[in-house]
Order: sequence, then structure tokens, then C-alpha cells
Amino acid sequence: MTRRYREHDLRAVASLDGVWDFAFVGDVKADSIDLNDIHFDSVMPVPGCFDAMPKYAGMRGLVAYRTILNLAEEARYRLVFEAVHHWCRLFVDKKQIGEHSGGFTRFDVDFMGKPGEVEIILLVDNRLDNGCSPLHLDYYDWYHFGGITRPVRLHCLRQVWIDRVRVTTGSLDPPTVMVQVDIITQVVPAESTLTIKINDEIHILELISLENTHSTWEYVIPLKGKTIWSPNSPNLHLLYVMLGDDDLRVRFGMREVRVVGRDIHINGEAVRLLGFNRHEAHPQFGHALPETIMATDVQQLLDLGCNFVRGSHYPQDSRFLDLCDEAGICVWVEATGWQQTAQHLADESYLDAQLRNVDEMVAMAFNHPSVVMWGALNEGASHDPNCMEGYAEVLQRIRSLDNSRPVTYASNHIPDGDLNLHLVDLVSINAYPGWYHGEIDEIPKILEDIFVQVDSAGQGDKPIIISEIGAGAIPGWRDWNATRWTEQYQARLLEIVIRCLFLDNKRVAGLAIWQFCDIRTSETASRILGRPRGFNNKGVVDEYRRPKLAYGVIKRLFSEIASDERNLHSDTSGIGTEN
Ligand code: ADA
Repeated sequence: MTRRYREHDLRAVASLDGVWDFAFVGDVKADSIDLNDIHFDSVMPVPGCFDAMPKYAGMRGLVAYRTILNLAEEARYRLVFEAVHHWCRLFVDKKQIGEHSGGFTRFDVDFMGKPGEVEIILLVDNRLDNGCSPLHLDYYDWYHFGGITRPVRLHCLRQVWIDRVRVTTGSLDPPTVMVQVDIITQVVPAESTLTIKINDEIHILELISLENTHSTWEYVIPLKGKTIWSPNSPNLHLLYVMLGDDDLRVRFGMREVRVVGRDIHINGEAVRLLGFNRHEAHPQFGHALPETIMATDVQQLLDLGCNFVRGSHYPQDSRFLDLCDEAGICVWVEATGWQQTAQHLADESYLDAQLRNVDEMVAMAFNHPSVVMWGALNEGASHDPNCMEGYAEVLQRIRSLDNSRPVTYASNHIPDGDLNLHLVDLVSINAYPGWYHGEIDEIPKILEDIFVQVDSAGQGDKPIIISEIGAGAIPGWRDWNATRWTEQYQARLLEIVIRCLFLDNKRVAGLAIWQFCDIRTSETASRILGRPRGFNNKGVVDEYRRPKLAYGVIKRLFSEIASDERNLHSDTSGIGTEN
């Protein structure tokens, strides 16, 4: 797994990426499987989506992955999976050691190993079955690819190890960070020397006594002279923790994200967030995007003049967030889900899965400075009184894990009475004027009506983000009548939307166009019949990242807005200097 910095110098960590043995087992229950009967007659790349490969395209069922490890010593080993879709059960030498439900999030499983070869088998299930993967449901508007979709690593742990490090900006003036080091020890009491370095300068060096198996050590570290992170100057720093013969390096950026009236402030300055919704999907790779595609996406987002991306509708790959940290692209990271109903939120197993997904989302993305807000419950039934408890529980869970970032959800119930807007720091609205409702010349009026609704709901003092808006365009389809589905219509609609939101009036704090790239949608007839080609065609690039007509329009307009903002700043910065 290629993170953009080395996470460990002392701890032995091996990448298990490569080609594993593979078998498509079929439409059977995992409990009914005898591992000895599995015939591994195929191979599969890891990371990868088996159902994005021609041989298994479109197939759903139970599959099996196998690899052989060669362990050097007797120790506690930790298998770290960045994501498996969407359910898996793990075996070491045919002994079950763990299980995980839900794709898009990191999880780990430990086992005690002895020197020599061990066999790892993963049973993986990509079926859209509430039984084993409540968050992956067939009515969603994206194709749920399956497999070991992100990198896998094998850690060798010592008696005492660093389990997690969190870095939070304390203040910018004077610059300080708060560092929390979670430590686990197999033996108590224990003593160990803890060292914390930032950019190779030692800030903490102390002998610590560990009285409990799990403990968290907190430090406030002054960082005079250290540069801060912002979209225009994405400065990053490396924090290295050493604990006896274990270690962990994390990368962070010092910055503050605040909601101030109707604006979003980063480091005390109002920012206009301009960008897109982005699915992690590609016809050839499914959800298992190689770094090439991630880098291509970031290059194009920057080329378009974006400083913002909403990871719709699930937690994003850490490698993509690394690239956003470096590019200064602000990210809305969102828990997995789509148009949840009261029934979902009242279902204990669903809510448990959603809360666990939130826990894993925050744990994975916590230290990334590019992550400027958390989201969840995309277009859930937030107008239904029966959902209010579920909304409060999910959004409160996020806040309990991180109170340093604003929290929101994308609502498509603003005109018809959203009941949960009091729970968010900023109001996010999904609206499709000129596509699903109204005609293109009615867009300004429809948007204005939505803002009036926000005001009358008593939420007008909060920032507004248009979290989805757009139109479909079949790649390459241009026609003299330029109606819906043509590239001309999409370009024209987005021009009207962007002018209305940012050049004619400046009510909103941000925009995430729906969407960056075309994606395959769910295969159910009810979904696919409304999706030409079986794709959601609202991308401004197609699924292979080839630009449509709208690409050039957006690039021009985002650049116009940026120069407008610069002039505005230079004008205001000039105020008072003329006598
Ligand atoms: C909704 C949903 C998106 C997508 C979009 C569309 O806003 O949040 O995931 O389905 O509609 O294309 O209709």
C-alpha cells in the first residue's frame, strides 16, 4: 500500500497486495462451507473487484480468496484490510479469526502466529443481502462491486504497541497541536519510553508506566514557526511516535475549520467551496481504483479549478485523501448510505452497522487536514418524524468522535419540511432544478425558493452548500435540439446554476456538482431503466475520465469566480488604505 509517507520504521509490516488464489463458490451461505471443499481454480488481484473482471462481471455470490504467509517469528500478528466488499470472514489455517461487514472502511484482525507458513482464507460476499451487509442495498444508485478492494498489510506486534495516533489543531496563534496516543499492552504493569517527534524535532521523551492494557496519552505540543494547512498552501508535517521497539508515523496539517454565520472559515478566512461529488468507481476496476486513477481524478479536479470534493456516498480511500491533503482539495467525507428510511433507522442491525461505519470512517480519516466536514444519511427520510431519533443518534455519534469539524447531511427534503436541520452546522441541499423538476429557465427561481425555505425553517443563519445539482449527458451525444441527455443541455444547465449561485448572488458557501464521473448504477430493473447504458450519466467526464462539453464550461466559470474572489479580497484589503 503506497501511502505518501512511511508509516513504520521499526514495526515489521508486509504488504499482502498481489495475486491471490480465488474461487467463485456460489449462491450459498458461508456457514454451509467446508473450506477443504473449495477448489481454488482461479486467481484474483488484490486490491481488486472480482465482479469488475470479465469472467465474473455482474455475478453475485460467495467467493474465496487465499494466500500463504511465511511468518518469521512467534508473535501477535495483525491483518489490516483497507476495505473488503461487502462482507468477509477470515481464517488462519482454516481456523476462523474474524468477520467484518461493510465496504469502504478499514478494519483489522489479530492472530497469534508461529514461524513458518500459514494459510489465510477470506470468504467474501458481494450479495446485496441485509443479512450480512445492511449498508449495501440494491436500490442505491451505484453498482456495489465486491472483493478485497483496497490494500492489505500484515503487521507484527510487540508486547506493547501504538494502536492509534490522533492529531488535532489546538490553536493557530500560538500554533499548538493536541496529540493523543492510544497504547495497548499485553502485560501490566509495564514501562516503556515514549518519544514524539515532529519533522524530526523531539518534543516528548519520557518513561511512561502502563497500568492498564489500554491507555491514551495526551500531549499539547507548541509548534512555533510551523506552517499551517490551507487550500492555497497545503503545508503538511510528519509526527513520529516511538514506544520501545514499536512506532507509528502520521501526517497532519494544522488548520481550523469553523462555521461563522453563513460562511465556512478555514484559518479564519471565508472559503467558497467549489467542486463535485465523486464516486470511487471505474468500469475496469470497480471500487478498487488504482493510484493512477486517483491521481488522474485529482489532476482533473485541480484543472477544473476545484477546491472541494464530496466523497459520495461512503468513506474515501486513504490514498485519495493523501492526494487531497497535498493538493489542498477540501473533502466532505460521508458515511455509507443512501436514502435511508424510517424502517432502516428503526432496524437495530441497520443502525448498528451505520454507527460502526461512522466509527471506522472517523478513525480512518481523522488526521487528514483535507477532511473539512463529516456527512451521513444522504437523502434519508429527514422529513419523516420517525427518522428524527436515528438522525440524532448518527450525527451525535460523529460529534462524539470528532468535535473539530462541522457535521452535515445532504437533504432533498428542504421544500417539504426537513425536521433535522437543527442538528447540523451547515445546511446541505440536493436539488435538480431543470432536470427532475422545473425547466432550465426556472432554475434561479427554484433555487431562490429553496433559500426562502431554509430561512423559514429558521436555519437561514447557517452556511448553505448545494451538495448535489446537475444533469445527465450521454457521452458524445450532441444534437441540434439540445434537450435532456445531450452534452449541450448539461453544459447549459450547469452554466446557469453556477452563474446563479456564485456570480448573480452569493448566498451559498459551497457547491458540489453531481457528479464528477459517470458510474455504473445498480443492476435492478427499477434503477437501471432510468439510467441509459446502466450508468448514472451526470458526470462531466465519462467513466473513463474523458471530458464532456460541460468540462470546459465549468473550468471557465470556476476560474471566473476565483478571480472575482481575488478582486473582492484585493478590493476589501484596499479599504482604509486610501486617504
Ligand atoms: C440523488 C443521489 C445521488 C444520485 C442522484 C441522481 O441526489 O443522492 O446519489 O442518485 O440523485 O443522479 O439522481
